[in-house]
Amino acid sequence: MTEPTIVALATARGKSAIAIVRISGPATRFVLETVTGLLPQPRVATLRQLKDGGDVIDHGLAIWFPGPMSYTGEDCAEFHLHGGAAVINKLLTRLLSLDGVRLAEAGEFTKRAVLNDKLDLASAEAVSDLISAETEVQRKHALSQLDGNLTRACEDWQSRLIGALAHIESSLDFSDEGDVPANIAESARGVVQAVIDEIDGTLAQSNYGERIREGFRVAILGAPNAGKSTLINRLSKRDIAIVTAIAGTTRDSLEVSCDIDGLPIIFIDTAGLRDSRDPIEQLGIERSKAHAEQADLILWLQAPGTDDHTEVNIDLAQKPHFIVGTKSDLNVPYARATDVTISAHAKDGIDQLLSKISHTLNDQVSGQVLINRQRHRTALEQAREPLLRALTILHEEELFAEDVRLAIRSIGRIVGTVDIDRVLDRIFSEFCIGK
Ligand SMILES: Nc1nc2c(ncn2[C@@H]2O[C@H](COP(=O)(O)OP(=O)(O)OP(=O)(O)O)[C@@H](O)[C@H]2O)c(=O)[nH]1
Ligand SMILES: [Mg+2]
Repeated sequence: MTEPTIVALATARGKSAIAIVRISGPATRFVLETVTGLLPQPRVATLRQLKDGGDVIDHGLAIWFPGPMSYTGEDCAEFHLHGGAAVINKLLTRLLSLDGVRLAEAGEFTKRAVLNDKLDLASAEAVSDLISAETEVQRKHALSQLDGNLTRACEDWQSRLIGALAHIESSLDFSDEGDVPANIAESARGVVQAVIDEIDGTLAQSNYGERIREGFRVAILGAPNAGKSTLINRLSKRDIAIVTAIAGTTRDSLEVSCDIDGLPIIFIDTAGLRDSRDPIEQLGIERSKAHAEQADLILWLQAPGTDDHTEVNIDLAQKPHFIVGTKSDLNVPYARATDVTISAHAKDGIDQLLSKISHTLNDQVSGQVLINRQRHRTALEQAREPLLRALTILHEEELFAEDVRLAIRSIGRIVGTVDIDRVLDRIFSEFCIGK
């Protein structure tokens, strides 16, 4: 059975100057000939009338990408047409009426690229990240993965481990006792240890990588009336949280995503911490504590003059945190030492606070961040374990070889050289239709 030919609008819906409709699969050539008359020259944008029988749908560009030199590896084409709903719908309806053509599922173009060895899995994930990137750091990170930095690191680890394996195995052929000579064992140990160290370094950065994708969580905590909601309104430049002079105004937590110096940051406004008998407020306070636990950074807001309600305490020492003195416009001293002071009303100190936040989060990383998904982390952890074991059994050639092979396979999962079918669907469900 031949693969169905898939078609999708590759640009966002809505009124726009240009829309791009993409098509991939064995019927592409027939579709192009049917809709544009003559097959355009490969990879040359060609102005054509796009037709539905005798009816002209639009004037647009048609580009023909014969496989395998195409995004998916199959025959592909693009139609660049005017970006109005009626034009797009008419062309899509026309294309879908042709034999063997159906609408693409989310991520299906990229899935086909992977299946046709045009992209490895890590690079395919990077395509999805690049499309979702909203900040500069996210863009850079996704592009570095698309450029193959993670793939190259995995291939390098794999090839060094395969080298160590081959070395140990071949040495046995020349040894009388069936023992691995000491110098060979030592060099294999060196390789395995070096790979473990590099994997450890990569794992240490994994939290940062995942946060780059998902956003760093910065929880705004403090006693009621400390000025938490006023601060989140100032940061988001919107009136999203209710502010009143009544202590205990905020009950539910509220999240806002911001781009701070290119870092994606999720600020969380929380219910003020105090010993309350109000059951709704109590629930809110429980949520505040949960946010404190999950946060990458805590901003503890301290209003001037007052002491904290110490009866509900958060162990700040466990987490990176700043004590932020609020309402500095009042010129009243604080009951405890502050790291930074702000006035959300007078817009004082906000820039200093933001630059402190971005410095602190950036300081969490040293060296290159390679991995950014739980999937990558699990694979590396699963590679690390047999490698550690292999170090202890260097002289038992078969066991050593088995463990090193296990590690090579686990690393391969990141780029998709094993277990490919199982992970494919999960990865591509994150994509949008038309990519
Ligand atoms: N003078 C001054 N007043 C402020 C400032 N920021 C907040 N306030 C006032 O402090 C009071 C409490 O502000 P909120 O932002 O509601 O405080 P909160 O920490 O969210 O309080 P809860 O939701 O009750 O926990 C309001 O009357 C604000 O107008 C500031 O920078 N200067
Ligand atoms: Mg509030």
